[in-house]
Amino acid sequence: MTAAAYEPGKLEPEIQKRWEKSGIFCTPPLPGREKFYVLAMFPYPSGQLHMGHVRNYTIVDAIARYQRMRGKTVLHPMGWDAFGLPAENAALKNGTAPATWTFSNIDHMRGQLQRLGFSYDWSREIATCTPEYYKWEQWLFLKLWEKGLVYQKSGTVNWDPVDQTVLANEQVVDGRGWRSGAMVERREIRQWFLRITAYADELLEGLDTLEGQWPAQVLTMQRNWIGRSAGAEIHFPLASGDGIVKIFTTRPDTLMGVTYLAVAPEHPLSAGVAAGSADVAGFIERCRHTAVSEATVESQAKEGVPLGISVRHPITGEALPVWAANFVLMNYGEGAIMGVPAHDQRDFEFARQYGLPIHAVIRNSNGEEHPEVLEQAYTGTGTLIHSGRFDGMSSEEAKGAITTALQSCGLGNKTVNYRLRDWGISRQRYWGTPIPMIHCSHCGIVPVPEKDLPVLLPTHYELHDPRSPLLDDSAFFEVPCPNCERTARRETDTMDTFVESSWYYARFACPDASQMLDERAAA
Ligand code: ANZ
Ligand code: ZN
Repeated sequence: MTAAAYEPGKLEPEIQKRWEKSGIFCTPPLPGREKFYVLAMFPYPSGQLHMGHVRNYTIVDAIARYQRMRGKTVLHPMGWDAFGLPAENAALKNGTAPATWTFSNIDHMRGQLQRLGFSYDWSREIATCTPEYYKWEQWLFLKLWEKGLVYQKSGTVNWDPVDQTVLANEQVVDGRGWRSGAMVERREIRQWFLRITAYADELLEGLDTLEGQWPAQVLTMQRNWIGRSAGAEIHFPLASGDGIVKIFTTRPDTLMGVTYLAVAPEHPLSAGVAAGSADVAGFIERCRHTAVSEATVESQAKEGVPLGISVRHPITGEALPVWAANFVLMNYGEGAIMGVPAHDQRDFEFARQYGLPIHAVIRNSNGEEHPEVLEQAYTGTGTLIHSGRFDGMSSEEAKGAITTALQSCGLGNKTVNYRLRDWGISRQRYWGTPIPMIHCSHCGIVPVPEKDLPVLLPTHYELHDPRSPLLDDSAFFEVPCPNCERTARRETDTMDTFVESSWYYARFACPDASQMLDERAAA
């Protein structure tokens, strides 16, 4: 007997048709049996599946089939992460509209996935660039706005001069934009933010409940990502005139060893001095050409300029010079530091380079005195020395005592900082979810009324340059203010595509729901 030859070209389309007819992979919205959700990350519709997709989706499909065989009701959906820059770049190159390019890619890739025979419930397919999907994102944005969890702020960002948009720190690789490869610049622009830092402590506490369930190194990474840092905010009064410079420190115990202050190049003090000083202006300009991420800042040589301003030490009243320095980040803490070169390595290198004094105020735990000339900073804790009335205290005691002393004269407070940043979600590009906000010169920022959702993204443009066509289309941006009916301007920024990919997993449970999520189906 000879075995019949397996001819996939004949057999598979036949079987696949039967699967489709009988709806065998369709999942009921409220199954009675034990449920199992198998989710693979949905793909970006770039045009063609590649072997990476095939590998990944095959593994996940095997899991889905296995769980079905075990008698579970399996939800195994598929969809498209369909907004984003590549559609615009391809459209620029080929002279098509991004929507046309995207939908034709989706059709092609859907066909490829179907020929591979994956057991998806295609009745749940979603594409994030459709108003049926992004309408709910806009709705959520309005809800977050009502709760004070959305705000607009101008800040220093990584600007990709080729792609003409803002990049997250994770999208900057070795100082270059992840897609364009162009050297990233710092720019000051207004952006929309989601206040995720309001949840920092809750997120941290949540990690404790995952102890033993998640790999330890993932938990550590998450904790470091949130980066809770307890310390103090300290105020240094300007030596002449009114005003203070605020700094954040985790080591208030080293306050008596401060020999200078350093502020970020983007700090208002630097900008103020730059107006009258070519040296300072030149320094700020040089710093503008490097990315804002901590990693970049860590790796570069420490550089700075004196601002010609002095502040008073909050306890001794001694005058201390203020510098602008490239290792101080504007968007961490207060954008300014107190320089304690004897006990912080960066401050030490900076002081060495510019001949600033170095005063040791912590004796290490071996009880050794510091030599007159230090080779490097002693960054550990210990016992206070050369610190007046705080002498003899341990670092721990001194942190409390010094913070209390500052509090009582109104020059400092205990504070907590997080490395976690609020999420800057605005992008200056076209192919994304329009942010449902209106700028009225009379009323300020006015949210689009819920009944006017979705704010439809026009799909007819052909692109000729990277500039967003929304900026030049008055039919899009000229709108009456919902409040006073005067002519106002619709927001032309769109949302980062990571906003779409942060909730699709839940929408798959109820892709046709007439609200963002159907709680019963998604439970
Ligand atoms: C004085 C000092 C003395 C510091 C000392 C350290 C050791 P984490 O733990 O990461 O929160 N810092 C504060 N704001 C900064 C900014 N915007 N850019 C760069 N550095 C900044 O680190 C907190 C420490 O990082 C702070 O404590 C400050 O240096 C620095 F012996 O203040 B420290
Ligand atoms: Zn108005």
